[in-house]
Formats: sequence, C-alpha cells, structure tokens
Amino acid sequence: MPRPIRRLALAAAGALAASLALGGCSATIGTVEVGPPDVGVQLFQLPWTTVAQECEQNLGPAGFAWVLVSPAQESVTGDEWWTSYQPVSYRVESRLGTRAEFADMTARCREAGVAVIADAVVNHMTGQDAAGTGWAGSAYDHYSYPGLYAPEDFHHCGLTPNDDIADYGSREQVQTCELVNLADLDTSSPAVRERIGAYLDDLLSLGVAGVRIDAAKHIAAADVAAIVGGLPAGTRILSEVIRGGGEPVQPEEYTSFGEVFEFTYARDLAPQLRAGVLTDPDLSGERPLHVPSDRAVVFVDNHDTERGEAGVTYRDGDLYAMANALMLADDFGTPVVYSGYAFTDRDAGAPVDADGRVVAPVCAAGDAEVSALADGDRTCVHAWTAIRGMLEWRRVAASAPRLPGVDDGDAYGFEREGRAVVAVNPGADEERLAVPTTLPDGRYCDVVRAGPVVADTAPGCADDETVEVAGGSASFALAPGQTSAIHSLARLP
Ligand code: ARE
Ligand code: CA
Repeated sequence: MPRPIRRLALAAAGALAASLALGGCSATIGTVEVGPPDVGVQLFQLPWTTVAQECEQNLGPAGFAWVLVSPAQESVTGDEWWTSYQPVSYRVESRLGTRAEFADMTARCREAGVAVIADAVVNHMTGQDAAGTGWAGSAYDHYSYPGLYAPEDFHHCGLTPNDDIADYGSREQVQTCELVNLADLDTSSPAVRERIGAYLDDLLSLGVAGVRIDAAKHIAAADVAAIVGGLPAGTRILSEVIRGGGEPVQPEEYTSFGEVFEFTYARDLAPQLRAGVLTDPDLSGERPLHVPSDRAVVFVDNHDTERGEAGVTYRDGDLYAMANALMLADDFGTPVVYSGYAFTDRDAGAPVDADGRVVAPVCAAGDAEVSALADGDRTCVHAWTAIRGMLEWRRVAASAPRLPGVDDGDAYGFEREGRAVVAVNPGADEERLAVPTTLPDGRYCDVVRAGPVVADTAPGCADDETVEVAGGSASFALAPGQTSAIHSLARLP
C-alpha cells in the first residue's frame, strides 16, 4: 500500500530544481544561497558506458560534483578486480572499456555537471613473475614493457631478500622496494617521470579533471611533486597515502601539491557508531591525525577498506547510511561516497560478459535491500534516498558552522547554524532527541526518508517523514538505526 503523500507546496519547485541542479557554482534559492556541489563518488569497477549513464541519470541530478573511476590503463588479465592495479601499458584499453568509451564518458559526465577523476597506477607495473600478454595484447615481463619501460627504469632496492617491502618503518623500503611484488618504477628518473607525465597528460586530453595517485605513499613526495608539477594548473591531485601509526611516510608530505585521502576520518567514526556513542570533534576545525580540512578527502570506506579495515560497509545497512549522512553533514574535508558491488570473496571481480568485459546496469534511484544483494550485485549507494537527500542537505547547509552536538540516550544530533539539523540513533532502542535550532517553527520534511525535496520537481513527503520544530528545538523520534535530517528549504507550508 503506498503511503499517503503530502505534496510540498513549494512555490516554484521546478525553478528551484533548475537552480539547485546547476553544477559548478553556488546558486540562490529564494533568499538562501546554497553551496556549490563538492561531494564525490567512487564508482568501483564500473564500465565507462555505465558511468556515463550514471552521470546523466543519477549523479548529475543528485548533485555529485565528481566521480572517481577505476584504473583505465591496460592491465594484466585475470578475473580478480585487482588486476586493474597491475599496468601492462598506458593504453586506455581495459575490461572497463575502450579509449573512445572513456572519452565519451568524460564528455557526458561533464555535460551532466560531474567531473571525472582517473585512478592513476604509476608507482609500479605488474607483480607477475612470468612473462605474459596484457588485456589489449601488449607483451610484458616483470621488468620489461616494450616501448615503455626496461629493467633500468625500475628500482631494485636490494634491501630485502626478494626486493619486497618488509618493514613499513623504513622509508627507503616503502618507497624503493616492491609493494606486494609489484615492479617498482624508479620515479626519481627523469625518463620515468616523463613517461608517467605523458600518461597523465593523455588522461587529461581525454577529459579527466584530475587523478588519484594510487600507492602515493610508495612514491617519494618529491617525485610525485615533480611529475604532477608539469600538469596544467587546476588539475586535481588526490594522493592515496594510508596513514600508518609510527610510519615515517605521512600524508602531510603530500599536501603541498594536492589533496590526500584521510584514512583517520573513517577510523574515528566507525567505532563510535558501533559503540553507539557519538561525540563532537574539535569544532575549531583542527582534528588530530587529520590533514587540514581543505586538503582532506574523507570517506566511510573504499575498495580496500571494505575488504580490510574493520570499518562500516554496505553490509551494515542503516549504520552505513548513518555514517555517510554524518560525513555529509560534517564541515570537514571533501567527502567521497563509495559505491561498489556485493562480495563474499575478497578477490572476486565484477561480473563480466563472454568477452571478459565488465557489465553493469545503471542503478535505479531508491534503496537497495542490502540483505538481498547477491555477490556481484551493485550496492548503488549513490542512488540511495538517504544519500541523495543528504547531498541536498549539505548544499543548503553550505558554509554554516557546525554547532556543538547534543545527545540523549544513544541518540546524537547537531545543527549547521540556521540551515540544517541532523540526528542519528545508532543504538538498539527507540530514542527521542531535541536538538536546539534557530530554524523557524514548523513541520519539516526529513530528507533522509523522503529524499531531496527542493531538487525534485514533484516533491513528496509522507506524514511519518516529517520533523517538528517548535520554540527553538527540533524534535526527533528515532527508531534503532534511524537517521533523520531537515533543512531550511524543506519546511512544509
Ligand atoms: C595482488 C595480490 C598479491 C600479489 C600482487 C602481485 O593480492 O598477493 O602479490 O597482486 O601479483 C590491489 C590489491 C592487492 C593486489 C594489487 C595488485 O589490494 O591485493 O595484489 O592490487 O593487483 C598498502 C599500500 C596502499 C595499497 C594497499 C592495498 O600502502 O597503497 O596496501 N592500496 C592501493 C590500492 C589497492 C592496490 C594497490 C594500491 C596496488 O588501493 O587496491 O592493491 O596498486 C598498512 C599500511 C598501508 C598498507 C596496508 C596494507 O595499513 O599503513 O600503507 O597499504 O597496511 O598492507
Ligand atoms: Ca615506489
């Protein structure tokens, strides 16, 4: 039975939708200036043709600013997803698609207001001990990639018996020995830098707005700086430097030329959610063991951590939506939402067709029943109602400061001053929470349950999807696992 839908009588929903959907810059709705889209999404192992459709059908309309895709270059063959991280050549030809499909994707995404960020695997080539042939037909051997690299282009660290990294406490090992047997490029060499630079230039010519530097920790920061220094100003550089306690190589070294993925963010958030005890971060903007906010790309999980670290993942359902909502509601860093596929085998690749090409349908907007996902099914997190609602919430919150939170039982919530309020209940019991707010009295639509209201041309909000604000307090009734969020443009008449 469909629930009764109360239409939001927003005066000019269509016009509002148009202005909110405007990519790139901030927009004004009525008298309210909303923030520019800034949130990214990692679409893991999704073929280029599907990414293009996602940009048009889901990402652009939801207000995602950028999409991080999986590595595009020719790789070793094999069923595992991680074959993508073993380059054989820099031809843009892989089981995720052709060069032409890649270029078509960046153009269509840009048209939809979504920038594409490529995943650049430039620390190493393959980890194969035997000679082979790559996906696009290029012959290779561990230290030989004809026309590209010869044995002298690689580090041969000589610090461990097999030249593999054994001790992350040694900077020299981390940066000049082999990460899990992956032939380590001598990135101090001008010739190697030039070839990597040419590859990044090629990706830019195909329309990407920036690159993730895979395994950046394993490339000396000075080498990365030299390589990306030759790229056009404005190219986004996102370095993957996993923060390791007591390790000599730290993310801060990589902030002078770009952003870094800040792993501390999820490591702080997940245990709080699991314990059901949420506390305020330092609201001055400084956070211990985090790079500065304007350099930090924050995330709940990524393709490695969902397979490794004990964080929150799609398997956690409500708790996962809650983690993402809290990240999107925060005023720290640039969030990237992760969207992959269900798996039980850590190594299992995405489903492929008879030719070995990855195949995937575009996601339907709405909520996947996580428990019903079979291996290989896409989680479609980027299309979840709660995520789309929180993207709108974030733009309405804009640059309003995060105010001190309140808690009651297991519930916790906070306001972005005068703009928006979020409340969560990670506990096992129903909770009531009153969050102090300067939002005007009235009933507000909960964008976590109802989805975006302003950007929707026919916004609807059921009776049980509203939150009351009265006398400077927003009253939330929260079921176990529930997240609820209201913003100033979602007030019912
Ligand atoms: C695969 C096999 C290996 C085999 C190798 C070569 O699993 O057994 O030896 O192939 O044939 C991915 C997969 C790997 C895969 C690799 C190549 O995860 O399993 O190896 O592709 O196909 C460190 C790095 C960090 C890295 C993580 C995974 O610092 O950069 O390890 N993350 C990126 C990507 C990965 C990718 C690679 C790098 C390689 O996101 O998906 O690997 O391109 C502490 C340290 C961290 C360390 C972590 C794990 O936390 O602080 O620095 O991360 O431990 O060791
Ligand atoms: Ca290296």
